[in-house]
Amino acid sequence: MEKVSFVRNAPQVFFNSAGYFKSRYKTFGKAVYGSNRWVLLCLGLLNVVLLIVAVSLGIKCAKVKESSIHVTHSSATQPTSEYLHDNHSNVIEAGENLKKTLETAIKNHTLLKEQIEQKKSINDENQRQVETLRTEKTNLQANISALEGTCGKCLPGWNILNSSCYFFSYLESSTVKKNWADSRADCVRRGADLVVIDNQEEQKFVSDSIQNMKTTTNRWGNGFWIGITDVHSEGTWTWINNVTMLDRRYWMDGEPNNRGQKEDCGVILYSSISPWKTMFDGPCHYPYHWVCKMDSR
Ligand SMILES: [Ca+2]
Ligand SMILES: [Ca+2]
Repeated sequence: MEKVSFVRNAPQVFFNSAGYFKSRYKTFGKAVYGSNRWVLLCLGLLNVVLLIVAVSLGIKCAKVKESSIHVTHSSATQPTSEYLHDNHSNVIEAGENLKKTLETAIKNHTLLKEQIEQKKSINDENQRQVETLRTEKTNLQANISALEGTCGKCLPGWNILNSSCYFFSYLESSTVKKNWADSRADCVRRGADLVVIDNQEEQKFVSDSIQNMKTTTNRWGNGFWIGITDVHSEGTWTWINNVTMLDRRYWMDGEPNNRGQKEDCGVILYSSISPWKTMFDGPCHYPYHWVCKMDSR
């Protein structure tokens, strides 16, 4: 049997090998009863102390656990919060940078657009000036050609074709019209005579020249007297140079028709259809413009 003493020189408690309590009361009888009371009292106090210590330790552990949880929670959430805060700041900064970049791009775009508009305006103005200069050049070239062609060859106001000069009375006065005889007399006073058309080139030249010399919407009223008549022999059309026209090459379709038995003088007008068929016969007393012709100098 192993002996364990809890109090020195005090009544002792023994345990046998089976673990059963065996007090010295049974061993020594009544002589040791008072000593056991002190032992039990001490054990009770010891239990109270242990209980107090246990309660204190429990409270302490609870506080430590709570603190640990708090620390754990803080240590777990703080980095995440800081990370989110940093990320948020980075996003805002990136947004600001993008906004500045966009504003710069918009300013550059606006500036570029203004520069393009200015260049386009300058280009348009240059183009207009080029067109104006081109028109002036064309007019000057036409004037030069006219001066070179008529200079010293035709009287002022007369047009030239090959070696002949032509006077269109409309260019002198768009309102003055005369009958065939007076028209011829005017040509003679100018040192010329009513035009005699000798070939197709001349026919086209005279017909095309009067294209814009119009005084009425009635095409028959815009004719010009020419130097051909059948007044001496009805149906025999003879130029004033005594050359008889044997074919009908320059007459309009259906002309000459001597309508009312009174049409004995030749008239020419402009035709957009054909420059080769522009002549008709009309009453010699009708007022028309006229075309004179003379040789160039
Ligand atoms: Ca006739
Ligand atoms: Ca006729």
